[in-house]
Amino acid sequence: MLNNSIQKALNKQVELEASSSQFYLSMASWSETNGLTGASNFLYQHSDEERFHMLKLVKFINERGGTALIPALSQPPVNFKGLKDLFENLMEHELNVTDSINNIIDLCLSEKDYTTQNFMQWYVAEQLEEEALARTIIDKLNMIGNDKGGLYLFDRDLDTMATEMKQAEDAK
Ligand code: OFO
Repeated sequence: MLNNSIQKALNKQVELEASSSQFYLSMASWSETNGLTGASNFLYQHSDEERFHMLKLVKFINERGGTALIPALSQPPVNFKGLKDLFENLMEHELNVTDSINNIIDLCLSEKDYTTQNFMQWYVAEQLEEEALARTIIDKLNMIGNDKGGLYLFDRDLDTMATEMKQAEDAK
């Protein structure tokens, strides 16, 4: 059975994952309307993954005898200065998500809820991957700078990455 403070923290995480999904959906839409097809496919895929992260928490809370709360969400930003600005926003958001996950782990340890602590390890591993990926993308965008040809090719790379991410998710 979940205690109240853990349930509250997990429901807050549900909201954060849901807001990640909406934020990346907004980024996907912006990319699509700015001719960045690869980036938009990548971000639509990323948005779906965040929804899955949210669902996994919803089910865990309910299975442990708690009540998952489905949150209302505020509108995410709709405009970005460019792809680099967009991925910097994504990185900053992911760092906040990682902090929040670490806080839940701390709480689990202080409340001696080792089941939830064990469950949250999946999110720890996922954050490691997501942060590394965002960092790689920002490094590449820094290298490309204002080179339009480089950006065009990188957008195609993001398209390939989106397909690979989808295949990896489907195989899970
Ligand atoms: Fe759910 O990993 Fe990103 O936010």
